[in-house]
Amino acid sequence: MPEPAAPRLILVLGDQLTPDIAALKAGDPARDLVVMAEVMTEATYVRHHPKKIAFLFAAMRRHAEALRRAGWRVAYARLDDPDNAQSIPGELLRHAGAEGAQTVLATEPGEWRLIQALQALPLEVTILPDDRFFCSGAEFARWAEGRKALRMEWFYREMRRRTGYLMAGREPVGGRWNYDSENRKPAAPDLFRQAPPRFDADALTEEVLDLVEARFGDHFGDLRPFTHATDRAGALRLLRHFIDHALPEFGPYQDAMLSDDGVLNHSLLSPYINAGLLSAREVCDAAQAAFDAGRVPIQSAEGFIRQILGWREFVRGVYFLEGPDYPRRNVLRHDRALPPLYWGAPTRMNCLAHAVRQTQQTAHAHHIQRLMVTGNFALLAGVDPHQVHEWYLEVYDDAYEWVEAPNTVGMSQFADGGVVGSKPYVSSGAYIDRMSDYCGACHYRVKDRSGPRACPFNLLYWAFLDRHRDRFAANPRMAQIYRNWDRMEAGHRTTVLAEAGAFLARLDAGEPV
Ligand code: FAD
Ligand code: DLZ
Ligand code: SF4
Repeated sequence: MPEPAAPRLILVLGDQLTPDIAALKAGDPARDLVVMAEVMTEATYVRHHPKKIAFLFAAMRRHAEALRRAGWRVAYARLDDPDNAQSIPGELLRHAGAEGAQTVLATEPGEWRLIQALQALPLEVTILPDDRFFCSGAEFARWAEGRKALRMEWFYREMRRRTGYLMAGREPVGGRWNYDSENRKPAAPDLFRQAPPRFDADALTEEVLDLVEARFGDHFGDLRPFTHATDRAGALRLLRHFIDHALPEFGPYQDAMLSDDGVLNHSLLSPYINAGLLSAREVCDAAQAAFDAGRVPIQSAEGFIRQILGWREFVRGVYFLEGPDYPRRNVLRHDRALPPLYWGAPTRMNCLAHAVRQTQQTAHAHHIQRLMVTGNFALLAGVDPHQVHEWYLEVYDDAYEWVEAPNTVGMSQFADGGVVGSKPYVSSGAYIDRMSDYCGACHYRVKDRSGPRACPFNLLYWAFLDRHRDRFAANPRMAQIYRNWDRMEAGHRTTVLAEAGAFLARLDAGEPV
């Protein structure tokens, strides 16, 4: 009889919760041991929102059970287990010792720090590409090679051709690649939208909530009410609800913001896709099927598929192409500390108060709140982009560095010098006023361009452009803005810059602004 082959360890991380993950597909249930662990290092390398920790721990526990039912041997460490080594490498070493295992099969983690930690293990570690994505790292690198600039739009067209989504042969369905110009409608407050399903906590989730409350209750964010789905069945219900009720008008309202509705026509699917409870492919397939059945117009189907097939794949490609130093980039040399208002300190700026409160309560804000409210303000105020990056990584339930860093450091803070976007996403208060109902209830007056009640975005916008003139004035997409600034009366320009400086001084002094 030949000796049975030594067991291998199969690592399944908290954001790899699908039986279709590469390491499981390469493994053998008769031989290998699946290792899953709730560990302090992952829960605290930034102080994640308690809802995010609870969501992942509950979903991990259910996934471990599902793998056992499917015939796998699973070593699952709960956070409070006395033997828990409290780190992913530590747990692998512990089980390697106990099992006499020398080999680890892992699916590529979504953060450089964990890839490096696995590579440093004194074990034979095979890191397999994460094939949940439409585009592999190698394919993205090939696409990027030799290009002067990486632009999402060109990448996206390539992906449409390659996958066939919304294509008629080699041409886009409807004759256009992008319907953005028909979107961007402000939301009407009286528009009826059916709220997405909310999920009651069962005994397993309640146990996790008690644990998270006890161990991470001091992290920023409200743990309860907790209404996240924590298994695939729940995530599929959310997908179905979105396709039936919200997708038809997703396109027109994707940039809108409303005080009483933090969801609008958005899907809320990002935590589930990123953690593995839904696949990007099945989500795009569902949108395509609804379009084919005539239930969704092209501008909504295209707008939605672009977010996943275009942006999501593009930022992943950028993260791995640019390397581990990416989150540290700071080409604009911004160094202001992140203001306390990001942690809920009082502010009279209604848009920011709203976005932060919603984030605290739900661990979610939609794209335009992230980009044009919290992100826009941090950029205009010159906040250190690494602190901004850590904030986004902490507070959102869908945040992992591969997706968060290019969105924050790149798209939102322009700290990568234009790898993700060709110009900074900055705006005065006028944009926020057009797309939301925030300004009417604000202490500041959005129409005031200077003076004691002038909207701070109006002051900081021009001060930012003036401060970074050398970098941006030559950008053809920004030349007109600089011409507008130069045409303003010199006295007005001086006043705006002085008032912007005074506002930032109050911010730095910790005065409520
Ligand atoms: P929808 O509006 O319904 O969009 C559908 C799906 O498209 C999302 O579920 C998501 O999977 C994908 N998507 C949309 N936009 C992007 C994008 N720019 N990049 C990648 N995927 C996208 N998204 C994350 O998943 N994790 C993050 O940590 C994250 N951090 C962000 C930080 C900043 C500063 C900004 C501006 C954006 C960030 N995003 C992040 C992108 C986007 O805001 C969220 O994906 C979106 O708000 C999630 O809500 P939703 O599922 O309702 O999205
Ligand atoms: C985000 C997170 C948290 C809070 N906790 C765990 C954990 O205890 N165990 C685990 O395996 N994964 C966790 N995760 C997800 C990881 O941080 C994630 O896999 C890496 O950041 C790579 O994307
Ligand atoms: Fe925000 Fe300015 Fe509008 Fe107030 S007036 S809500 S600060 S954009």
